[in-house]
Amino acid sequence: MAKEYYELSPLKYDYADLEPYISEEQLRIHHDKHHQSYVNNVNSILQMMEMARKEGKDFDYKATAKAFSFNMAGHVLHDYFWWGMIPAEKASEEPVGELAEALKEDFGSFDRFRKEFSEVASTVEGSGWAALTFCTDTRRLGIVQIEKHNVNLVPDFPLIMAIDVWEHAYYLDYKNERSKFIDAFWNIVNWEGIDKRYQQLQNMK
Ligand code: MN3
Repeated sequence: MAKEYYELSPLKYDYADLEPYISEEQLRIHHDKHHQSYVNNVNSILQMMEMARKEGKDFDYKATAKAFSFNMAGHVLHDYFWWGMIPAEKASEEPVGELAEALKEDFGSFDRFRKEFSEVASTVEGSGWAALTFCTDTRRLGIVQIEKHNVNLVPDFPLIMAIDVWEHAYYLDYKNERSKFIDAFWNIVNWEGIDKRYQQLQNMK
């Protein structure tokens, strides 16, 4: 069977649709340049490995495994980030559905969750992410901090939502003020989509 490569999916909204929270220019560069480069990189690593295997040649296994994980996770995390947002006029202010209930149960209230998630995001050292996860073993929600794109990711903690706090995500709009970007992010969270994702995870063992 023919194997496939990774592809950059188009956004489900227009580039200017997340304004004023994320500008058109910021979103274009982030999606079309930064995200595209992770897709290109992971695909060229795959091609390089395929070629080396065909020719019976070695490659730098350590560096390649590291670069593969970095670029592949970079691609996957950006997909979570894009679909987890929606134009502000279509966004509900607070979580909805079963996720809303679960957040209340595990964190006490949405405000408490929002505060913890914002703190986790704002304290990522260097470049990285904050993500909400659901542990299929303990049935608990959890907030994780991911450094770069691939450090601290825990297998079996599937992601529910993620925020990109690399500087490339907000520098044009907020300069070095990451927490302003995090505050703005809450206006464009796709709570309905995120609740659907949460419900799908309920059936995973
Ligand atoms: Mn990014």
